Amino acid sequence: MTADRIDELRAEATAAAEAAPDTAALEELRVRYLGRKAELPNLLRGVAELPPEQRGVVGKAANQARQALEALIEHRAAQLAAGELDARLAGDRVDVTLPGAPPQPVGSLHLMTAVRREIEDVFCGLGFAVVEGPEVELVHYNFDALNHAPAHPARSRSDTFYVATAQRPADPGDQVVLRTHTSPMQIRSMEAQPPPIQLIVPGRVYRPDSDATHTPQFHQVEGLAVDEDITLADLKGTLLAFARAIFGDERDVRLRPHYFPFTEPSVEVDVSCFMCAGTGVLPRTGVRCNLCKGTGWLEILGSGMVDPNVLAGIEAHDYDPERWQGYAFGMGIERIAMLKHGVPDLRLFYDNDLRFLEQFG
Ligand code: 2NL
Repeated sequence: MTADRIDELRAEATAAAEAAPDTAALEELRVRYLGRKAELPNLLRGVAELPPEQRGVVGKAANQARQALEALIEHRAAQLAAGELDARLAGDRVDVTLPGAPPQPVGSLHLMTAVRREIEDVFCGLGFAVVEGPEVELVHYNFDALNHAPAHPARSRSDTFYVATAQRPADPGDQVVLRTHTSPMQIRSMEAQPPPIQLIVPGRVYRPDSDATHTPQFHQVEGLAVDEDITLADLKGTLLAFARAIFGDERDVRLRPHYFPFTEPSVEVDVSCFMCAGTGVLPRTGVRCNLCKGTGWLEILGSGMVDPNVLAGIEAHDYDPERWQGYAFGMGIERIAMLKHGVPDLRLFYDNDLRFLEQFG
């Protein structure tokens, strides 16, 4: 009778465990069949009170049944837990490529970045390499190598940020400054490679001015081309292509004589006004053009033929000015951006007001 009951319990519990739908149901079964108040453990505890001839058989059967059930439940528990984990992972799966909810604006480039890249693209298309260099420079590269006389006013502490060094260097050329233009990197580039060379250097530059038209930090692109037969005509053709790419195919350029320490001759370059098509008056109304102030021309950059003194100062390679000549130019990116996009105040670039920035997606 007892042995039959054990078989019955074992079969019933086995079927129930195999059919248990989840770990909670299985745990209920474990308590029902193997818990302290369950029938099988009770039987086991009562074995001692059975007639001696039954003890062995019943005890053995009950023990085997308990062990078999324990093993089965453990196995089934592992199986259910694995399935439940899989289901949870599948349910929690996130498609990280979906847009956020609600979708977040992705932002846009700062106008200064957009215009710098646009300028870089134009010169890349004309065969110029794009090179960047250090913003903290030696006086040698910032002034001396660029043909600035020892007493040139741009070197003064009111026009240049000097960086304090532990000791005052023995050689004044070893004094440290924040670069006032990106030309130092053009000197470094010539030192690093023989002619011919054709590159632009975009980057941040620093001068201690601060008012409506000057910020102490601003951006420049300078360009340099050195070869055996470069003339001012190459300069003019290159800058005409640049002006048309940025301001429109209809534009023209003119060169006006000027002075820079590092070029001879030097010129300032104007582009014909894109608001009034170079006429100085607006179409139909006949009102004076406000952008070019009625002149028909907009100043966009300074340039010239590289001064022979600059070329002769490059010692690492043969930049003999009797054989090699070149042109160089420099422009303020802020100025190009203001002209092209009608930005009225330089400080708008650095206020980080989204109402301004978002207009240039
Ligand atoms: C301006 C004028 C200029 C240069 C920059 C240059 C560089 C080397 C040699 C000769 Cl390595 N010249 N740079 C030449 C003429 C003008 O910049 O108005 N910049 C905003």
